[in-house]
Amino acid sequence: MEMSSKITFFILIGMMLITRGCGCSCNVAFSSYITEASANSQSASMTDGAIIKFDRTEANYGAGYSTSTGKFTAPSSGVYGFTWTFCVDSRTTDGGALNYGEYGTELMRGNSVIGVLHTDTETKLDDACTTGFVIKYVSEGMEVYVRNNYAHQGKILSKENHTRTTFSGWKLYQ
Ligand SMILES: [Ca+2]
Repeated sequence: MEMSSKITFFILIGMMLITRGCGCSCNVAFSSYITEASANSQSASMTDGAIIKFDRTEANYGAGYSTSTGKFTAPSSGVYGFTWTFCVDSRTTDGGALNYGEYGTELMRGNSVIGVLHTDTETKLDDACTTGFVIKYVSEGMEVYVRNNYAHQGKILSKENHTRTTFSGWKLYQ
């Protein structure tokens, strides 16, 4: 093979690798939380299976997270870390002495449950928070999000200057 042909060959190989995404770290990281107004409205209209929408971001590097859908979409395949902290308000009941804030939440990758939390308070003026953390491989284009599952009573607790209910994630490596 002539030198010029070799150079052309290696340039083509290089372009193929770049096109396939090799060498692209595609770093991405986000931190989101629920505003008080959204916490109140989502609490009032919550149904089983509803996707929790964390409507404000503290960071959204790589724009992988959407505040309108509540979903993170992986821009590239790799190993990711996700954490969510869910808090319930102990000042509002859904009727009955023990029906203060109670929410079950699941961390989803596509249609698969990859994490579960149960957050519950039974006592007035005693707020409760739970935190989940999951490391999981996520393929390019897959969605990761938090949804309500079997239980919900009272209100989600999330206030700008008090306690935030949050959802965060970031890519660890390819
Ligand atoms: Ca309760």
